[in-house]
Amino acid sequence: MKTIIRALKADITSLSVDAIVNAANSSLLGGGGVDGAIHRAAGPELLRECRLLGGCETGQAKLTLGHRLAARYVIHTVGPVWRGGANGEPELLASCYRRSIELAAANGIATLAFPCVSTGVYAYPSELAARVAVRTVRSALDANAGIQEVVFCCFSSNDLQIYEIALNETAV
Ligand code: AR6
Repeated sequence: MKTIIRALKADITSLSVDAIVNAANSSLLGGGGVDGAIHRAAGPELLRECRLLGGCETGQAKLTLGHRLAARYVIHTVGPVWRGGANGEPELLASCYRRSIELAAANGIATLAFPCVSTGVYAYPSELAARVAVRTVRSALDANAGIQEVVFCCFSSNDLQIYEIALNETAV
């Protein structure tokens, strides 16, 4: 069965999917942006669980429960800080999406939502990031069966438009 891939505009903490992805920092101990929103909505049990994980390297991903969220799990990934684009940023961002898909598949997660990783505080240009995200998710899904739906959860209308273009551009 072909996986549904779509973009929508929403607060990711409101989504009833099996797992939401968090754009975290390497401490995994919370922060601003989507990370702060996820920790607020999941409650203090999430921070308690994150403390046991020993952080996470850029480009990698770790799984926790969703606690008070509708989502059963949170996949925490650490995107690269944009430093002009010639410092491995595209490869590291692709790795965030690929590792998250692999972790989801390994844990029987069928529906998964991503925020626009690295495009807020970490300043990765949105159009470039969307192309990396869409391309990487499509190819990672080929190798990871069982995922039924991937949602690109955009927080702004502008990001939604960018994703709709990226999804059309790379459509097979
Ligand atoms: N739902 C969906 N998307 C959101 C939400 C939300 N509730 N809130 C913000 N966004 P950012 P980064 C979007 O800065 O660039 C944190 O402090 C936002 O509009 O959250 O990867 C971490 O602890 C943007 O499109 O993440 C790290 O230190 C996207 O989420 C650092 O920021 C990502 O923006 C990570 O920076």
